[in-house]
Amino acid sequence: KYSQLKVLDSNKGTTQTNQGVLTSKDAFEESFVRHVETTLARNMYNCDNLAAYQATSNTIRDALLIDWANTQQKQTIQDGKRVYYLSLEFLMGRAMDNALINLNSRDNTKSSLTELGFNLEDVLEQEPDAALGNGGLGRLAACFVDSLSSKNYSGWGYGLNYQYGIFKQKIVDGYQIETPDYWLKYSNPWEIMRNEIQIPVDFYGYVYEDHDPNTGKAKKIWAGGERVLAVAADFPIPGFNTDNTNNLRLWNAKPTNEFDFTKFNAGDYQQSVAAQQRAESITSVLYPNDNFESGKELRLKQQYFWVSASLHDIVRRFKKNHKNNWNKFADQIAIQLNDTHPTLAIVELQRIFVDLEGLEWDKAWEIVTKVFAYTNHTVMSEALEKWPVDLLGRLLPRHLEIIYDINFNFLSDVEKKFPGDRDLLGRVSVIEENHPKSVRMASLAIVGSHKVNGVAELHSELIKTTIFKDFVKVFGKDKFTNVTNGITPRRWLRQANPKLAALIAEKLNDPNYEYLTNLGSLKKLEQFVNDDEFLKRWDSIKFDNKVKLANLIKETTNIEVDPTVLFDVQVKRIHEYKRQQLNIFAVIYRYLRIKELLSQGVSVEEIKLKHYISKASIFGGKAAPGYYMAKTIIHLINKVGDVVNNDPEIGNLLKVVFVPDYNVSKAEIITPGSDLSNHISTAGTEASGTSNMKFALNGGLIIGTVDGANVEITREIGEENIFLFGNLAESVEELRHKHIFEGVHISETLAKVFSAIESGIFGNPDEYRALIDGIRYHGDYYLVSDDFDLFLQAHTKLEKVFGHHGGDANDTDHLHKWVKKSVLSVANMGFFSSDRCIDEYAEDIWNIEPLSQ
Ligand code: IMP
Ligand code: B1N
Repeated sequence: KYSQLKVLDSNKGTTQTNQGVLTSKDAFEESFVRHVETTLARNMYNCDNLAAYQATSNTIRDALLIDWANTQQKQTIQDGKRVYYLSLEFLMGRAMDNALINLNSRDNTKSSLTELGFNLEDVLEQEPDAALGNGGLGRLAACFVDSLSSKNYSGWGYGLNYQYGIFKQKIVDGYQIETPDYWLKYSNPWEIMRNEIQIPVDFYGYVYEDHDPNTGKAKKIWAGGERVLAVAADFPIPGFNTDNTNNLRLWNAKPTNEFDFTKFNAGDYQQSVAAQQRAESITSVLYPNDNFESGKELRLKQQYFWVSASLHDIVRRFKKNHKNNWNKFADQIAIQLNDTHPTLAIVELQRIFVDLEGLEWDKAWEIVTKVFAYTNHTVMSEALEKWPVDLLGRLLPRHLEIIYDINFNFLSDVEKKFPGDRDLLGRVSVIEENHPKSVRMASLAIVGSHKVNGVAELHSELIKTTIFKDFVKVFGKDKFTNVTNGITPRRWLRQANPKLAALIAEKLNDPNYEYLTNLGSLKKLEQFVNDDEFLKRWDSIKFDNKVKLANLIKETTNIEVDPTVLFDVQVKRIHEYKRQQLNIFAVIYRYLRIKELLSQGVSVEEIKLKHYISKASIFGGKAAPGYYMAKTIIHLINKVGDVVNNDPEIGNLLKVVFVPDYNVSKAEIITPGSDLSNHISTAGTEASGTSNMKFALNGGLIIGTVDGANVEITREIGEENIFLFGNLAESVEELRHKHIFEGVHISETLAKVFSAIESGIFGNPDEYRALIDGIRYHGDYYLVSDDFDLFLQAHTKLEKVFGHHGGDANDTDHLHKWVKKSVLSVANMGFFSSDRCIDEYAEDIWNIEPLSQ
């Protein structure tokens, strides 16, 4: 065995770097041709865009591998603390453009490809999205690994390598149809299969007590279950302008070679093989629910499979350097739980320490709670995980015992602190004594962590006063903190909006785009806010991005939108709390009013001048396959589009578009092409939102409620640069109460919308019955009725500011009112870089520092 230290020493000053293939044209072309001929077994006369993508990605992969190996070596030798980010979702999108940008080799690659007869943009289009996530939570994890690398932290992600990512959405007759996303149709060049890293993971079986032959002490043995292998696939995560390249390790489930010999001997070979094969189903598909837990056994299996493999890998790595020196464990390792999905990691680490490594319970628990921290992402009760005790005990009998022991110790402490308060004990208990009796994963996550954070200020305050109120009483308020979400400006500015990023670099006198890792410097843009030439350039970039979006709309829906009109966008998962229904109701109202004015003889020109500016309402987003109400909303949007877009009287005054299959790659086109975006959740329901940050960073203005990170965005950019409306979080409870006891008040405007829907102009009204009745008769939980007129008023106000722009570059009114707000927003968005966010986690929660380079 070689000594790692010696290897590094002998390499000093001579370590290979990636720079060869990616910075010189000759080297790139040589590598490209070699990959076409050897990796792909083709030749240059038979090389289409797909082959060009594969040859290019393999060339980049070679470079990444060198940086990756150097980084792992350096991190191992520096032996500092490392953070592990456990997330069941990593919504990465495409990797190639991001790698080229971060490795500073986009220009060279583009011109090399041109010489070889290819267009970089067409080649990039060949890559399927890695869509291993549902929405915000998964994309946040992707931004975090980018920032960990870019800011030179030692940080790994751990997740699952689903064979099917989030389903692809088709719209047929206005309805959502789900089709499977088999994204690995061609081999995945970004994945490094580690077939030698195999970790056995057990399920089911039983527990018995035995005695340790050495100490004579009693110990628990978990035996007799089913075994599955976790096999590692590694994805290198390059940082921007640094060699630091972290690892994202995603597990594949594979059968073991350990056959069930009882079956085998009984002659049931077929069944035995079939049972083994089912192992792979564990990592087959991502659960397509956002903010909702379905409570399925396979989901629990996924969670345990993933955390067990990850924990054993982490412990093995620790032991490699530190043997059994457990006192050092919490100085070396921080583990962040992305929501409660990985909560079993707490139990698994306690089991490893106590059952497998022979530590005393209290000693083990002390280390465990120092290592873990938990991020909460939602207050919605249907998303809070609870696992029935029966199910958990059958799948993981030893873990259930440990959970009971953790709970017993915890409740004893609470009892000591608050003697006799039985109600409190019942409320904080990890076990819910209900039907079915179940384990509350959030309680377990809080008890097993040293810090708990929300993802925006309002949300972090809300969890302290609502769902986690009793835990604040028990643990004190210092355990609860806030880390406002962020986004990576590499992907969400430089990659998605290269023209705007270039204009900013020019104005900041920053040819190397250093502002992308120091986003606060955007502030300097404020000095150009009275420079008309600058405002015109800014506006014309927005126009170019709108043309790109219009092209995407034409390609995917065949609807033509005029890029000079206001692009009013709402793209995100379809959910009642996000209130796409509020938006489409307002669109219907607008249509009805326009028709009314036309019928009174008012001309289109006059309507545009006095009533409504021209606009396109653009929607996109997926509904969970089992979420009936969300699917109804999608159907209504499409039906409204059919009517409005085919009404010959309306022309470009109003268009309604539903872009099918919204995903990360489409977001990279839609975000820069928006004038206005909607973040209009019922106050108190959207924990943070991150697309609000993306739109604002790309010069789009926001119409929004006082919810999630909208609050901090307003604080940073100024309330004159955002269009806020609606009831506040503090009024929500009272309004809901009022709805139930006094009935819901439907304003005249909303009543008109309802009767139009009920008249059947958007198809069979029975299809929308539940949607309307939910508001009118069943308590309007999401306060659509309360906010509808306020939403209309906010629109009237903002449309005055947008004016009758009509794409006119010399419309100084538009420049001075709207475009200025756009510039001032971008100038003040520095706070929302995920780099800032990661620095806060590093300092306040993980206690780690960047590596010296
Ligand atoms: P692990 O920490 O043992 O899982 O290693 C992670 C990856 O980093 C493995 O593929 C190792 O080969 C690599 N690695 C860890 N330490 C070194 C080193 O000192 N030199 C080169 N590669 C290393
Ligand atoms: O997490 C994002 C936030 O910006 C959003 O406001 C929040 O809604 C989102 C169970 C979730 N919360 N909870 C989920 C996803 C999948 C699942 O199975 C819950 N997603 C969020 C990032 O902080």
